Amino acid sequence: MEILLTRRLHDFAIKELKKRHRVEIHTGKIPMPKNLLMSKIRDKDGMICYPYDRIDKDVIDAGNKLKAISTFSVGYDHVDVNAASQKGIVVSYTPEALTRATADLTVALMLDLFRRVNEGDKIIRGGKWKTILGPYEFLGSDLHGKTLGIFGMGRIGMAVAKRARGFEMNVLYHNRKRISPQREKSLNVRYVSLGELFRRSDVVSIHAPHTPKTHEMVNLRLLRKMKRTSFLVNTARGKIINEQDLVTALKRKIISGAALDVFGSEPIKSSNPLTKLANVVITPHIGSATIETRKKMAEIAVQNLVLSLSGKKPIYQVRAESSRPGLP
Ligand code: 8YV
Repeated sequence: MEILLTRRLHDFAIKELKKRHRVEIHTGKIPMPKNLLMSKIRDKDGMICYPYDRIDKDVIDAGNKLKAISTFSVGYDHVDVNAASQKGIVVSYTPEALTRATADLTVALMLDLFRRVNEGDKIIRGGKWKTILGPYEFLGSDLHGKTLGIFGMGRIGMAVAKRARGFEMNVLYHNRKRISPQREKSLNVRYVSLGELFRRSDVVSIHAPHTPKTHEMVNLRLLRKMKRTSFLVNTARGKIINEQDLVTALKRKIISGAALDVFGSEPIKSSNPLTKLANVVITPHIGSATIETRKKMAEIAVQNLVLSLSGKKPIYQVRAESSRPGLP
C-alpha cells in the first residue's frame, strides 16, 4: 500500500514500514501546506502525521483510498476524528509512551518557576552577578507544603500527581469526570470545581485535551481567581489558554508567573510578548522529547499504522465522539 509520512521518522521505523509498503516522506516545508497535503493524500492508503498537521474534513475527503491515520502524539485535536470515522478511516495515537516524559517536564518547569533556575542562568550570562547574594536576595519558594492544582486528571495528570507527592505537595484536581475514590486515595488527590482549583492552588498545571469545550478556557476570568503569588504551567495544548489574557495577567501581576511548553500557534516568534516577560519560562514543545520516548512513539505509530492497514485493531485507537464535531 501507499503511505505518506508528513516528515521524516526514525530510520528503524521507516525500514519497518518499507518491509510492507511504499513510503513517501515529505521533506519540504513543515507543516505541509494544505494544498500539497491534499494532493499527496489523494493516492495514499495510510499516513503518519503530527500535531501541527491539520487533518481536517477537506484533507480526509481528498484521501480517496485513505484507510488509516496514525498520529505521532497523544493529542488528536488536529484530526477530525468524526469525519474520518464516517469514512471508515481508523485513527490511532501514541498515549502511555509519553506520559512519564511529559510529567517530568512539567515538574522541571514547576521547579524552575519556584526556584528561578532560568532567571539565575540569565543573570549570570548577562553579567549581572556582581556580589554574593544576601539572605533576602533572589529568593524562590518551597514546593513542599504548597498546593498543586491539576486540570485534567488523565494519564499525564496522574503521573504529575505521583511526582508531586515526592515533593510533599498537596494535590487538588479538576477533571470532566471525577476519578474513582480508590484512585483518589492512592494518588492522595482531592476533587474540586474548576473555580476552586484556580482559587486555591499555588500552581495550576494543565493536562486536559484541547477540545471545543477547553478551547481558551483558561481566560482572564479564571486567571483572576488565582492568588497573586501563584503560577501556571502548561504542557498540554496552547489553545487551552487565551494567550492574550495570560499576557495581561502576567503584565499586571495578577499571577506571579507561568511556564509554557505549548502555545496557541507554534513555533512562536521572538517578537511574541511572552518572550519579553521576565516572569515566564518557555520551552519549544518538548514534553515528549526524550530519546527513549520518541523511539517508543515511533514504534507505536508504525505498529498502529501497519495493524490498521492490515484490517486489525491498532494498539491505541481514537474513538469518534459525536459531541466533538469538527476541529476545535
Ligand atoms: C508531539 C504532542 O507529538 O503527544 C502530543 O500530543 O504534542 C507531542 O508529543 C511531538 O512534539 C511531535 O510533534
